[in-house]
Amino acid sequence: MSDRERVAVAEALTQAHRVAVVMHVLPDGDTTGAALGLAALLAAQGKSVAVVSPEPVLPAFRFLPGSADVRTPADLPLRGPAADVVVTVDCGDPGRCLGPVLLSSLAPVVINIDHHRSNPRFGDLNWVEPERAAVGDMLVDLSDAAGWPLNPAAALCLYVSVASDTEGFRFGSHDSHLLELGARLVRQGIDPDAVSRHLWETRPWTAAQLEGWVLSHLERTLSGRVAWARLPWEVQARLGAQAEHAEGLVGSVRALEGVQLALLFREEASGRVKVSLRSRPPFDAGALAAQLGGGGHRHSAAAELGGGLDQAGRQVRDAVAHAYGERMAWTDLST
Ligand SMILES: [Mn+2]
Repeated sequence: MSDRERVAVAEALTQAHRVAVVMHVLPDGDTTGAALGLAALLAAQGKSVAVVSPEPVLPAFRFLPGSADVRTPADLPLRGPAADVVVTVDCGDPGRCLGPVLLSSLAPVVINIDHHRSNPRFGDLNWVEPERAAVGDMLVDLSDAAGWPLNPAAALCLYVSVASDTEGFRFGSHDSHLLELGARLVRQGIDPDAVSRHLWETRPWTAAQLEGWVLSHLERTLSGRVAWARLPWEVQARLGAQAEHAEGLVGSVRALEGVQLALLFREEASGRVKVSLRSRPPFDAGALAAQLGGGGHRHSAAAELGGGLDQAGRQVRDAVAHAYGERMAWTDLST
């Protein structure tokens, strides 16, 4: 099935002359690297390519080739003729990448390349492989299927895509495939050491302060298998933190010994609560997030709940108790 989907996407892109590539909101390394990598592959084939992102490229990824040319919705409609096809990458939900109306306004054909299990297959052409570690990994297969040679610019972007979603080739693989893929990209002339510094040693001061707060407010169930932190809006406001500063914080919760389900509750100014989930078996972050109206992968998922930290907390507590018999109880955050 996925072979046929990949070939259909390769054929559609081979025939297209003008391609728009769209990233998702809160653009992470996978969507950014995948979008810029695909753009570099297509540009090398003589196609005219525009990369569009709902939000500006994060400073951490501005070393990537093509990042300075990424447009935001403020630049739309794109000057000149509309594209022949628009491609979303790493986008499990069209609402996260401009929305269906704006997407369809960019081109008559929407191609959806993704690895989220919850992807509703919103494109005219869909290539969705939930078991893949990163969209960058899929795009290397796409370049092989289409007969497009890799080039150093594309390799750097695709390496960043895979390194980001696997947190440095640490997760998402049960065999040698990703390491061989990494080696292949490195042979294009990229410097993995430099990429690591860009990805993991350029942390904003505010992000570290936020993590400090989170680590001193960890909570867990009696068994220690479920651990979480609740991050009130007023703490973020006091530290001057933006949503991007909380990226990856849930990983610090997951890294604790014995933790099989890690949760971060991040309250927004509106009172809505973003819940990030990370898990290892027998816990299933994706299934839990789906019950809460969100989605994602088995090991990594997210949901957004209303009603402030208290109500969101109760909703998650009940879902966790029901599915796993683990009892989450809170301490008073003001202490
Ligand atoms: Mn991804």
